[in-house]
Amino acid sequence: MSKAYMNYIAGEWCDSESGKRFDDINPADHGDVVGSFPQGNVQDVDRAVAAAQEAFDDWRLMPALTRGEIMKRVGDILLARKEELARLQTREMGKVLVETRGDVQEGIDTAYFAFGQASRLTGQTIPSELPNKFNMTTRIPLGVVGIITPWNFPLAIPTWKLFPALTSGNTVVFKPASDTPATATLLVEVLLEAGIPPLAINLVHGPGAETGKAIVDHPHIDAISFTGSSAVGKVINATAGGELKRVSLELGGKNAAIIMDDADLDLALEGVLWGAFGTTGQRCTATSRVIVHEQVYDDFLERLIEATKQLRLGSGLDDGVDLGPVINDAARDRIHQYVQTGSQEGGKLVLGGRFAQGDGLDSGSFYEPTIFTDVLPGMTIHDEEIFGPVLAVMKATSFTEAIELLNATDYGLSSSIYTNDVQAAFRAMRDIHTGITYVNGPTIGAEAHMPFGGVKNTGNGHREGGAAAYEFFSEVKTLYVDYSGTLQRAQIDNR
Ligand code: UN1
Repeated sequence: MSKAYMNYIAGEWCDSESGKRFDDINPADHGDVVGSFPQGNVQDVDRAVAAAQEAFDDWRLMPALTRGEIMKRVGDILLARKEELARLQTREMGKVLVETRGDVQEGIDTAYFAFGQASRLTGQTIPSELPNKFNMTTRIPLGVVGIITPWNFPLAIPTWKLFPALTSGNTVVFKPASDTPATATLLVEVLLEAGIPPLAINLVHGPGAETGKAIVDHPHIDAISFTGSSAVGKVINATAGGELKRVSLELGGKNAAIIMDDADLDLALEGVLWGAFGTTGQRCTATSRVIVHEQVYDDFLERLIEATKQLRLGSGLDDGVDLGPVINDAARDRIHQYVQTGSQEGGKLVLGGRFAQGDGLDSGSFYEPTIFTDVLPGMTIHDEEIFGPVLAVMKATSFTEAIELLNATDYGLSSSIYTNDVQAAFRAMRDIHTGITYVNGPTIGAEAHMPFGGVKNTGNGHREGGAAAYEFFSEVKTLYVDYSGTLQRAQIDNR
């Protein structure tokens, strides 16, 4: 019997009013059911929103520093339970233990950042145009925030949203991805144990098309924070944005690394391997294209193929494994479809391109690390986000062409350039059109206290991470205090 998990609504662990349940399956071993989860519906979301509304006044009126102290305890508990959370996460999501430990660490860092940030929810004082009048701004919470998160960072991404939302004084309805609901449930347990008031955090499990949609459509949800595909993000933006809700979207990527002819090729190789195949390519920051200067192209490609062959696939819980499974069979089929399209459209498959089988891999959703050459803008595998272990290697004849190729995409999350030429590095930082650029580092590995987000189809201009996240989860309020004792008309009405 697998464990029966619950929703958390209005201060109680409860089943869904739908009466339906779904299973959470280990992607490395389909016979291992992590648990069964209630499938939330519109009624559940209604109750969750009502509870969050009820909790809002007490929570917003609690001193921000007291809310921050709760975040400190959240960090402490996550730290104490790090290994347990990492193992559960690997079991339900598949990525290797070193990576799930890193994912939990990102949550710990985000909690401790929130602790500090609570004392820095500052406004400004600004001189008045009139005598005996004091002007200032403060930040106020938004109200009830809907938080919808993906499965690739089952703990870290929820913390990026939940912690600044709560620390800023909002209450929350949280819907985690259906592929990773167990880690999310544990996170809510941790928040409650640390002292978040029971009605301030509500957890509703279920699929995006039903549960997520109910949150996005709800008239009393004041803001939505979503990480996922650009296609879903556009729908959310149209619906919630149409109701003038504040919407923060972190969407797809088609990130590239440039390898210049003067680059340290050993360093570049390590960075590309980690960027492309870490998390089995399932990061929105994953390196899915590498643009290599023609002078070093043959050498780099040969070394890349050899090194990729050495990567070991297996259960993320086992020592010495580099790549876990992809999230489920549907994802594996979709990745394989991209690979076939890639070959049909003229890409040259030089490694992988198959389901990985044998050696204990048959009961999971494993896909071989895959490399294409001869990929050009306009091909499907160049233009679309694959979200799997598939890397396109491209050739550039110059720095200018490399930058043009890097920018030849509708996405703009992360990017990287390997070079030892300071001029090339600074030109790249200026001319690459992405939200994040690394010099001599891989496209993945954002730090939790830095702004995170992208341009073009990657998002709608907001940033997560660090202090920037707090701007989204609060609004500016402008305050005037007139202590002249007379009616002072503003200058516009005076002249
Ligand atoms: C994501 O894949 O949605 O920068 C986020 C990184 C991670 C976050 C990735 N810290 O690779």
